[in-house]
Amino acid sequence: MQSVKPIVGIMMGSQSDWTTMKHTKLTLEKLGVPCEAKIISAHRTPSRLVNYVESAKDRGILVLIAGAGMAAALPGAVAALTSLPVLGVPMEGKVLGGLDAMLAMAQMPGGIPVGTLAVGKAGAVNSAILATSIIALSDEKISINLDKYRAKQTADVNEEPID
Ligand code: RP5
Repeated sequence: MQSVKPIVGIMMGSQSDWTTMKHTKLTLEKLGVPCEAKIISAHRTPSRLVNYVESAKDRGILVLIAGAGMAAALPGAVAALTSLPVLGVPMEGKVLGGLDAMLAMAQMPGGIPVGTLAVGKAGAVNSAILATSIIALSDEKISINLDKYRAKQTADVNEEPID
């Protein structure tokens, strides 16, 4: 069986980020967007970072999502190496609650953008939906998947609270 080529690359700085970043993968799977997930650290595995990002476009990757905590250099370093859209997900850290990572991702110098999402699980889920929205601009099938996902989300909200 031929495997489908990934069009979204999910990166995370550490195995410890997976508890959060698995929600990016799960959401992309619900949206029918082929993806791959890799542990790549800007600080601990810099060569892996360069090799992965520099080959991403040629391999058919359309959007890169990078989750990281603490100093959270990963999305910025990725954005420095590619013109692909880069979305950043700040991890909820024990010491500063994720504010450190969020500011590191949001406060990029002009010219090298990182689309920074919310801290933690909400950001992980939203990074998948935003990546899908970008891809949906030029992919009708994925655009239909996105419309269905959003319609279901709306339909799932009760009008009144239940006990
Ligand atoms: C960051 O440091 C990672 O993204 C992770 O959120 C944080 C802590 O990493 P570990 O010490 O848990 O591997 O680079």
